Order: sequence, then structure tokens, then C-alpha cells
Amino acid sequence: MHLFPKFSSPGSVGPFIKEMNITPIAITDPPLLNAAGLHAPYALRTIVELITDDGISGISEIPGNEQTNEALKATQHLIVGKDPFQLGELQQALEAHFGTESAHERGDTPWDQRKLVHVFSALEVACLDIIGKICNRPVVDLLGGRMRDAVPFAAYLFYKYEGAGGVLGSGKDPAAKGWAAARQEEAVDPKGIVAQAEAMCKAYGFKSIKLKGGAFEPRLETDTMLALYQEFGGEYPLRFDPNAIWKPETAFTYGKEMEGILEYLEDPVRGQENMAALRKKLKTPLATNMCTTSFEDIPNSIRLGAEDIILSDHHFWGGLRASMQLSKLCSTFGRALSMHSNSHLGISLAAMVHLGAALPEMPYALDTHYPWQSEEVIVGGSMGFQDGAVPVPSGPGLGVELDKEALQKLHKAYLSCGLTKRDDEAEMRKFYPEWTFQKVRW
Ligand code: GKR
Ligand code: MG
Repeated sequence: MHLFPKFSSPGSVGPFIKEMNITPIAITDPPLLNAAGLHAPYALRTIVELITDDGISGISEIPGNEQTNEALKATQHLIVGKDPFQLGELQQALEAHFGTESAHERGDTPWDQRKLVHVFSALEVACLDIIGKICNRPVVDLLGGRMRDAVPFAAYLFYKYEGAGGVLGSGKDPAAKGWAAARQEEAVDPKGIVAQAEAMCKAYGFKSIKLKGGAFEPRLETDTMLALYQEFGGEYPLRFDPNAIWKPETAFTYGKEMEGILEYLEDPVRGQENMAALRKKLKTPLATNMCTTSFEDIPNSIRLGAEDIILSDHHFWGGLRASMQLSKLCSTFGRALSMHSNSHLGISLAAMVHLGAALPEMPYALDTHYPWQSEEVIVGGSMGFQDGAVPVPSGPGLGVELDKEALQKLHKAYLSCGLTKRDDEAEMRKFYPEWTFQKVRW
């Protein structure tokens, strides 16, 4: 029973959402290795555009997945006609329609497989873009204001097979130099990874380095980190992430070996209990984007002491405002907050930058896959990095605009590539037919 009348947005006064466009796209992606297999030649993203009655467009980008797209389509009747400022009301309408989604539905893969958090995030970011344009303020100002003018990112290294992705597969451009060449070359040993780090840091100015592990046995991957330390140690902080594929004893052995060379160790083991037990034995801080990935996970994380750093991601924490709430919880409970990424384009990057700029504390450079992508869906092409950081876009809203021609081209690639969701195991089986994903391998 409501003691007070519930406010309901008038709909007919002020701006209202008149149109909602959902466009799945496919972007070329190199054959990067991880614990779940291999990246396919295309990564999928979904672009959402909301248009108000007076023609203001708000955009967002989320990981592409047919199921999420279906869920987005099912929200259309709830969104069209609503006031984009009434985010609380929108959220409640979505929750009433879909019910809740448990943290368990995240799945075991390195990436998050939940639908609803992605749907909420897509709609919230597009609404914030509209609100920013109406108020003539950047999104960072809607999140509490600018704590920094540029947001630092880390070089995100991957073991990879030869090739730069897309229909050309392993096709080589003989004129490719520097980072462009590194994107095409094979990297399966420490030397290849060190060369990749040099090329990426030189091209983007990154000053922190992360290696995605979990692809090869721990000895090789630890040696790779030691080789990176020899080359960059002392100067650039290093991180390593085997996506929870190590057994507790393996993580202890190799975690001890890497003690002193890592800024943090990311998801060495699976589950909050295993993380908490390892954390008691290692001096290196532990970070996660796999065991504490929603508000529902926080009480147990605090009870157990599962990690030191939560790698947020507005795509799966339910949006930018939810990520700001997470930052408050983190500071209350003695966690640092940083940011996780997946293959993405400039709309996601812009949202990450606005969020990063608004966070009260930013002790670590954020993750981004952006250097691995060679296409864009925003006007003007790729966003620029200066000294490893992205300046906060200066325009109102997200400060980036949708390139309609590029959107159509990438949508055509989606229709012709035949992929409907991310499946790194299936891609790996094209090389090794017997290969299976194991939650814990070594
Ligand atoms: O792109 O292969 C990848 C990564 O493994 C990604 O899916 C993870 O979600 O970057 C991520 C991570 O930090 O775990
Ligand atoms: Mg990770």
C-alpha cells in the first residue's frame, strides 16, 4: 500500500522518448586467446539510440548478444513515451517487467552473460546522453562532476594467433608498422608479448601494463610476466589476469613467484571463497571482475574478504550511476575501484571516460580493449589517447555522435558474419576440434 501518491511522469509535457533504435553490429577482432578459447574474427556490439520528440538523440553501446537484443526489443513499449529524466521510474518499470536476474546467471566465462544489467545500462547511458544534451553539460557533470580532465588506461596485452581479424583473417599488410604490425603478428611467447607491449605503449603512451593469461600453462605465462618486469618493471606497473582458471595451489605457487612484480593479480582463482583464502597468503593485492560482479555479491565479498580491488564495468553493473554507487560502497568497505573492459568501440569508451572522470578516487589505470579495434561507429573515427589517457569529451552528453553510415556498414557485417553471441570455445575448436572450455584447468 502506498501512503503517498506515487509520482508518475506526465509523458505529454517536457521531453519524451519518441523512438528507440536497436542496431546489432559486428566489428573486426583479432584472434586473441583467453581461458575460454579464442576471439572470433568479429566481436559483436549493440548500439542503442533513443530519440526524443524534439529530435535529441541519446546513444549507448553494449556487448552484442541475440538474447540481450531480444530483451531490449521487449522494453520498447516501456521506454517509448517516457521522460528520459525519470531514470528511477524507468528502472522500476523494467524491473517490474523482467523481474530480477541472479548474479549466478553471469556464467563461468571471462565475460558476463547476464541480459538485464546490460539492458539497464544501455537505456540509462542513452538517457544520460539526452539529459546532458538538454542541459548542455557533459555526462561527467551528471555523475557528480569532473575529478580529473583525462582518464588513464593500461596497455592490455594478449597472447594471440596471427592476424588482425575480420574477413581477411590472417591477411597481412606488408606496410604495417609499429602497433599495426603487432596487431597482425603472432604472440605466443614472452618475447612476442614484450614486443607487443613496446609497440602498444609507444603508440598510445600507456604507463601501466596488463597481460591476459589463462591461455597457456602457468610456467610460460609467469615467465612472460617476469620478462615484462625485466623490460618495464619499476617504471610501469604490471598486472596479470588468468580469468580464474588456476587451482588454488597453482595460484599460490605462481602468485608467490610474482610477488613483488605485480601491482595486482586479477582473478587468479575461481569464486569468492578461493579468492579470500589466497588473499590471506599473498602480499599482492587481488582484483576481480569475476567473483564480485553485482551488488548481490557484496555482502559475501565483505564477509569473506574476497578481493582488494573491484573492477567495475558499467555494462554489467547496470549503468553509470550504479557504478558511482559501487564506488561509495568500495570506499566504505576498504575496496579500491577500477574498471574492466571487453572488445568495444568509442561510445562505450566515452561512457567509461565520463565515469572514470567522475570517480572520487582512481588509484589504477583502467582496462580497455580499444587498441585492438580498427573500426569506429562514431563521427570522426577513433578517439585519441594522450600519454595513455583519454581527455574527457568536451561536448554535451557523451560528447560523441553516431556515424550513421558506419553504423549501417557494421550492421551489414553483423548480418553477414553469422555470429549471434560470443563463443570463444567454438572459435578455438576450428583450430583444435577436441578443445573444451574448463572452468579450472591448471
Ligand atoms: O577479451 O578475451 C577477452 C577477455 O578475457 C575478456 O573477455 C574479459 O572479460 O577482459 C576481461 C577480463 O578482464 O577478465
Ligand atoms: Mg579480468
